[in-house]
Amino acid sequence: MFLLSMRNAEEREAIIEYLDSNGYTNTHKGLIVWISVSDIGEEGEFHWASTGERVNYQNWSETEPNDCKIDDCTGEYCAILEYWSDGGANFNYTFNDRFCGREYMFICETLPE
Ligand SMILES: [Ca+2]
Repeated sequence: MFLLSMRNAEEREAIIEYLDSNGYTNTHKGLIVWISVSDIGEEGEFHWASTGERVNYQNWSETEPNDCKIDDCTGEYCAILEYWSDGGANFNYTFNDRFCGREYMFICETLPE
């Protein structure tokens, strides 16, 4: 089991459909969950930690990834999936890099063998 990967528009649609079908989006105005994107190995080179594949699906929120610096040593090397019902296209199940030490919910998946 791995943190979620969302490698293309079809996988994004499947996650949205899943969240709609279980009622999550009817009862919550927003969603922030960890996904398996990381650039811990090399700044700006994002990979899916679950598969090792390079992130080719450009689903970043506007101005992201921005590697916002928390201090001189701490940047944003992990990523979330973000949705806000009043956020428009910029927060519509899009990616945002974040400090890996933050506490968020997460979505996991199993990958086919
Ligand atoms: Ca960011």
